[in-house]
Order: sequence, then C-alpha cells, then structure tokens
Amino acid sequence: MKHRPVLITGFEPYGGRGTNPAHEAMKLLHRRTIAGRQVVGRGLPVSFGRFPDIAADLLHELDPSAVISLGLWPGESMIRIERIAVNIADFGIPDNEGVRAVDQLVEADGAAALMSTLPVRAMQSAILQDGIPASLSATAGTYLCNICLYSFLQAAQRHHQPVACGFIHVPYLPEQVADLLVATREQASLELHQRCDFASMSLERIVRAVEIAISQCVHEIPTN
Ligand code: PCA
Repeated sequence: MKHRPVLITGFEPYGGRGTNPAHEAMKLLHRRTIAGRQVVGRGLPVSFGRFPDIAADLLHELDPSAVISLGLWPGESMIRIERIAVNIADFGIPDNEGVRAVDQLVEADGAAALMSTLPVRAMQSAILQDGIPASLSATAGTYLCNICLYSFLQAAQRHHQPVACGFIHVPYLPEQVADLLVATREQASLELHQRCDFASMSLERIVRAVEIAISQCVHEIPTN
C-alpha cells in the first residue's frame, strides 16, 4: 500500500525580517523520507486573504495523512507545540499584504476554538528525550500562525479522509539574534535588558525536532 505523505508547511519571512526559520526548516525537510513517509514541504504566505482556502487546497492536492505547520515565535526559547487554535484574528503588525485585522473572526460561523489533532504530548516527550527543549503551548497567538492552524483543522474536518493537523512554533536562529543585538545597540533607544526576544535555536536542532515530531505522528497514525 502506498502511504499518504506528511505535509510540512513553513511561513515565509514577515515583519521586516529577511529570514523565517520555519521556512528554512521546511525547505530542509522537503522530499525527505522519515519513518517510511514521504515529506512534502510547502511555503505559506503571511497573508490573511489567502486563508482558509490555501489550507483546503493543499489537502485536496496532496491528501496528506498529517500536516505539521511551522512558524516563528520571536523570543521563544524552545520548540513550542501548539495545542489549540482560536477563532480570533487580531494582529499586532500588518500581514505581508498590509492587512491588519482587529477583533475579527477567522471563520464567521466557526467554533470558538479547535484542538490540534497531532499527538502533542508524545511529540513533546520524544523531542525532550532527544535533549531538545520543547513545551506544550495553549496559545498560538491571534496572527497568521493561529489562522493557519484553525484553517487546517477546519479543512481536515471536511476532508474525505482523516488528517491529523497541528502547529509548531520555533525560535529565532542564532544569527538572527546576533543581528538584533547589533541593531539594538546601533538604535540606542532600548537597553539590551529591556528586550526579551533574544532566545534562539540552531536550524539543525529545529529540523531534528520536527523530524522527531513527524516520526511520532507516523507511529500514532500507522494505517495511513
Ligand atoms: N509567525 C507568525 C506568522 C508567521 C510566522 O512565522 C505567527 O506566529 O503568527
């Protein structure tokens, strides 16, 4: 039997940053075989207008057994496995199309919240077992990552086959934090200790953590 693939999505850069570690990790995982499953990587636009359709379209095109979406959470120090998406779009900064949602719904008639359908606890335990810091998180925020998780979970409910969907936020890369330190010093408007977004993790460790997450999903969804 041919297995269905695992879809890994990674958001493009946003917020004036030149790099998104989520996008870099996705590219490194694309076309790999992990735990016997083909991994397909896709970049996602930081654009409210492209959701929810983009999620439904990807399920239709690829028919994956699992979707793990990746995004950056600036200041996060560890692999952050999201448990829940909420039906709120409220942006601190505009998306890449210049749209700034305020107090909106993601989906007009949608549920207030949807739970990740990935084996989040098993993923966290396995990542920790490998020596990589990882936490379970009860908020993916109210920006595009939350919208992405909400959209995939909703599209999965309408898909003709079961699809497990979830989201992982990742830290900055060390080189991004080095640039932030230089910029903060040059701007001289904040003291370094006033900023709380200097945590980072190497791309190698981020990719390793996602590999482990994929393996755990495959073990929990053996029939697909
Ligand atoms: N992080 C943002 C959107 C894109 C990304 O990588 C978020 O946390 O919503």
